[in-house]
Amino acid sequence: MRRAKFPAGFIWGAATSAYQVEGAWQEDGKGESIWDRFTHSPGNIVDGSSGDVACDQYHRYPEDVALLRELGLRAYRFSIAWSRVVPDGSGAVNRAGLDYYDRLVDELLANGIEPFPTLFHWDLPQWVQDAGGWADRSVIGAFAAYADKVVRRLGDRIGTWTVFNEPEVFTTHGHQHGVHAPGLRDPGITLRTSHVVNLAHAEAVRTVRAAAPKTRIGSAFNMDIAYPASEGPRDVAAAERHHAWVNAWYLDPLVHGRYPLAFLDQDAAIAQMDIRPGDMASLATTFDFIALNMYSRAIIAHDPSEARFGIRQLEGPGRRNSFGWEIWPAAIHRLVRRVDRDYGHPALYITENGCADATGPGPDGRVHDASRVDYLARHIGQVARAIDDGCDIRGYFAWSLLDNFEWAAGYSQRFGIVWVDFEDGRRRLIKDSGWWLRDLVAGAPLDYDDALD
Ligand code: IFM
Repeated sequence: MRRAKFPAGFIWGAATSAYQVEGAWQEDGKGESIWDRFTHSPGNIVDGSSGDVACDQYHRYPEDVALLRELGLRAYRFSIAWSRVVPDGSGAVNRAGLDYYDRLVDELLANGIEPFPTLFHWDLPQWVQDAGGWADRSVIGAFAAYADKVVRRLGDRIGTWTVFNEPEVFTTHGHQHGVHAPGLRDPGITLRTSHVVNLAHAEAVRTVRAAAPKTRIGSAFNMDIAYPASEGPRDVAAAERHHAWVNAWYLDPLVHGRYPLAFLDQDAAIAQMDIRPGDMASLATTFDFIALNMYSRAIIAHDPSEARFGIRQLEGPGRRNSFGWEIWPAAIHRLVRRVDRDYGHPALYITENGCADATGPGPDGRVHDASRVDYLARHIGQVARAIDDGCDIRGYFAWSLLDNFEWAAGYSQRFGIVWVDFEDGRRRLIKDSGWWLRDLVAGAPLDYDDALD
């Protein structure tokens, strides 16, 4: 075991996203988003719920900022709802929508907390979807125009912009699996969409850089590090294909200018993507940092019966969170080492990491979420191990500050380090995990296992 050390200036924060916490889905001129439409269509969300009210952060943000302060956290990662800022296809800016984020940013700064905004965390305006959404190239200009408006309004107070949250998830879950908005199930569209998403990403990075030249710009990528099921070359190659499709497909084109080898028949896949002359050159961009969202790992075996990727995902032996995701702390260390190696020792943030666990208030009125404390301690320990190995990790954000609307799982899964009582006025209560994090940030010792694999 070794004692964890974090560099001076390391940023400790907590994260949320607009649709998951804000509520106020129709207030102050906000337009409809694809998540409003999706949740209002029966059968899409396990408990039939929506983010109409969610945690009501739109009205209660001063209370949430006070919670961050009480927890000693130095940064808040939140996202901006595009449909609040540009509610309809006229493209006109809704001043009241931007005013909300203005107030939130000022409240954070007044409390000594760094705002860490994300420009897109899945809640596409419905008017953009009606024009073809992420599958249609018109989204590239629309997203850049929105980004420009936001950055010009808030940019004087923002040091770090995150453009996308998890492009792989909103592309694949929304267009291939149909479990997220807009609910499509079409692998062909998914591939084409992935290319448009990448083009829009690069264009938005250029736009943000032009609007705020001194700001640091990055994006948050979901990453599911792949462990080959065996040392055999076929399993190792299958794990690499999984890595390519889930972890690198939205990063390599921007950083390395090429799509990684993800498909058994890569040429056939590429042919479906409508890559036009000049596209690959226009993907090239520069990030000031890469942000990683990590929860679990994937154990991957070769399976020729799966025609596209030739991959089968196996169950691992680790403990599960309430969502059924395997808990494997060494995976975050392995992931960071891989990203450090493959992308030239970049500045990194862990922008999401956390544990679904339903524990609520006990008879003593406190939330003893011991399994989340254990999860955080082990994962943060492995982050410290990667720092000791020389990786340039600048900050860690717990997902999530609050229990919130967990997409297709509604309110059935809780990730918060703060309990939200959705039955009783959305009362907030700091959980044991929140107090544990506060103590760690204040300097409490943490040891990590440097032999985990
Ligand atoms: O709640 C989500 C978040 O919106 C994106 N990353 C994963 C989290 C947990 O599922």
